[in-house]
Amino acid sequence: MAIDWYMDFVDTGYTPGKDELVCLYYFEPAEGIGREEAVGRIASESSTGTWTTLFTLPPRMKDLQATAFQIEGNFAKIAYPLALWEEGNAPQLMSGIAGNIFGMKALANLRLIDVSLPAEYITHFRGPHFGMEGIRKMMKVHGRPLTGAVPKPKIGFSAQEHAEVGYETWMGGFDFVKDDENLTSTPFNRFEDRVKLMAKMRDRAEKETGETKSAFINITAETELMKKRAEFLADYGWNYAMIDVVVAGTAAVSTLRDHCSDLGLAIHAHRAMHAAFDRDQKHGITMQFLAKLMRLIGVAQIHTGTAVGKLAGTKKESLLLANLLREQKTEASGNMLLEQDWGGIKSAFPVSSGGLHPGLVPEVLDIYGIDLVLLVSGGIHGHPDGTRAGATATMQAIEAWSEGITLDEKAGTSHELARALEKWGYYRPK
Ligand code: CAP
Ligand code: MG
Repeated sequence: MAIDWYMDFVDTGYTPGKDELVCLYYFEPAEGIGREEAVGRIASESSTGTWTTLFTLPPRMKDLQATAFQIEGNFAKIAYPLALWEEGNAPQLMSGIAGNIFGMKALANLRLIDVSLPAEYITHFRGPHFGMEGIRKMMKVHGRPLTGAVPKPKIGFSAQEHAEVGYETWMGGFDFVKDDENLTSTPFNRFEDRVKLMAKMRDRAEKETGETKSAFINITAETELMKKRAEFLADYGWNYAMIDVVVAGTAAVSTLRDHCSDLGLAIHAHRAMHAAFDRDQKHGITMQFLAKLMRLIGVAQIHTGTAVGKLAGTKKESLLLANLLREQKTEASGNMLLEQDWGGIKSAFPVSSGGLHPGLVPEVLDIYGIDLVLLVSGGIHGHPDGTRAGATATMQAIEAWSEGITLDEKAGTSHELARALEKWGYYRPK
């Protein structure tokens, strides 16, 4: 008598229906486990199965079983019937395709690479409130990347000092001032004080420059408190809220997406903690999956790396992430991405940040083009002539790239850029 039924979940002759959800996994069977059995176990544990055959199994269960239909080396594709998935419930999706299976002894490693979501599934999600075009209209910025900076040191300023650094950043030509991922409301910099003082400085900078200025102020906290903080932001004329989406959790981001949308707030998604599960190429969950999920839920923008800065990530990955956020139809790309038709889901901006300074701006723009939120933080506050000069130098580097001239050529007529190149040149932080 068979004690398990994993092979019932494998059919390499199967063609998924267009309404099925398809996942691409990287897998390594444990010692003594065959490939097909390993993939059968993934399909079983992530859908209707368990470790043993059962006393009774209603015939209709067959219609809910996942089917592993393609196994090539260490890569497998598994199709999931739509009926398995609750409409609009992102956390439940993760519990299915990114849940127990990571802990199975039958696998030495497992990585969820991507999921292709059928139209019938994504129709239950609202996606971004504004889309890239809506953000550009709101900020009155066209023809160049949007720019921003985090006050540095990343935490420690009083709300007043934070707002003063923000003013200098805006006066140097940047559109945004971003809170850092670990700044929320501390004894030395309470959220409410920062919101009020930053609003005052924003109004001053807008009056003096004639430009639209904004900020990604971090509301990360318990969900009800995040809702209150979003309302407080709206009361002070802000049009963005920032959430550390991984630590806040998919359920909370889903709640805040609708609340922020009602308040006219775009969501800046910081991805702090993502490298705990997406950095290992053999085990965990990719940034592609996280970025796709966050666009589906409806953030306006999410960090996607620099490739040339201080944090891990390759050029190919950054471009792949940018495209899955910006395009309405994403093409499949090797064993890194499945095709995706986004239907009515609006676009989202990739955000490039981390170890950047004016000398690296052309390389980043070569990867992303202008549909990007470019964050240069240490790279302006470390400028020899201060924050405002650093922001100006960065804007000059963007201009050089758009004009198709080198930074050295541009520096001839751009003092702040020349001074940035004197200090950092084209240095790549480790
Ligand atoms: C960058 C940053 C961002 C990282 C996040 C930091 O500051 O504020 O959090 O960019 O990484 O705290 O390091 P610097 P990623 O510009 O001074 O490095 O964008 O890869 O999610
Ligand atoms: Mg940071």
